[in-house]
Amino acid sequence: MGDDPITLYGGVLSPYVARVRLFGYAKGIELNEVAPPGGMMTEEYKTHNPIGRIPSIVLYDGFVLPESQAICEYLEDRYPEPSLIPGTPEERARIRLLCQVADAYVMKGLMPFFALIRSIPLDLDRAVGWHARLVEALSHVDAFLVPGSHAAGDRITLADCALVPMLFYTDMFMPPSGYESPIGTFSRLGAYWGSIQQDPHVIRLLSEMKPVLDATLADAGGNAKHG
Ligand SMILES: N[C@@H](CCC(=O)N[C@@H](CS)C(=O)NCC(=O)O)C(=O)O
Repeated sequence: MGDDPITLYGGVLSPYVARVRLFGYAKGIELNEVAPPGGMMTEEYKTHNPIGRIPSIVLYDGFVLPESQAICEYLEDRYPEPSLIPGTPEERARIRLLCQVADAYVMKGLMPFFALIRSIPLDLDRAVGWHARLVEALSHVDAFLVPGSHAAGDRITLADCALVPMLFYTDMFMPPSGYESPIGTFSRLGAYWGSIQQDPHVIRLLSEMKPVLDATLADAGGNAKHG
């Protein structure tokens, strides 16, 4: 029982599922990723996870645990080695801070741009404000990054798992919205984005997501419109 792969209700393009997937790769945990029963937000899936969103995982006692950050913290407790929240209490606080900045600020700026891969048009007039909010959020990440090849030093941590999917979407969503990716305009963040993409687990994650996102963007083709 304890050795069976954990079931992950997921989907390749979700940045929150990507956090859990990358966490699993970096820890060497096998996760059995499947689509949520009935699909996201359906009554069937809500009987397992009342929130209806992905990711969620099925714990060994049968409880379905949602929320990417809670899932990663559980996996950290369940499989402590290698630690992805390592170090002193102060170092661990910095890792959690970067995760919180990613969730509370970066994702807030990025979220409206997901219209690019949904069946709703992206309103380019309102995108000016969303872009400004995203740039401000990225400046917070830049301020809190710890020197090194990774977000919190020289090895992969939960902070990278939270940030990488959001930076990937920033790069992918800005050009079709009429903006250059702002990541390179921040010195620490730009250097970090260059070095973290050399990490083998990140290479694996992005190589799985990029072809699917490219195809989805091509299908949605030009759904960004003025007012
Ligand atoms: N706070 C949640 C957010 C999860 C979330 O919003 N997932 C999206 C997919 S990226 C979802 O399931 N959305 C349902 C929908 O779009 O109908 C987490 O960290 O797991």
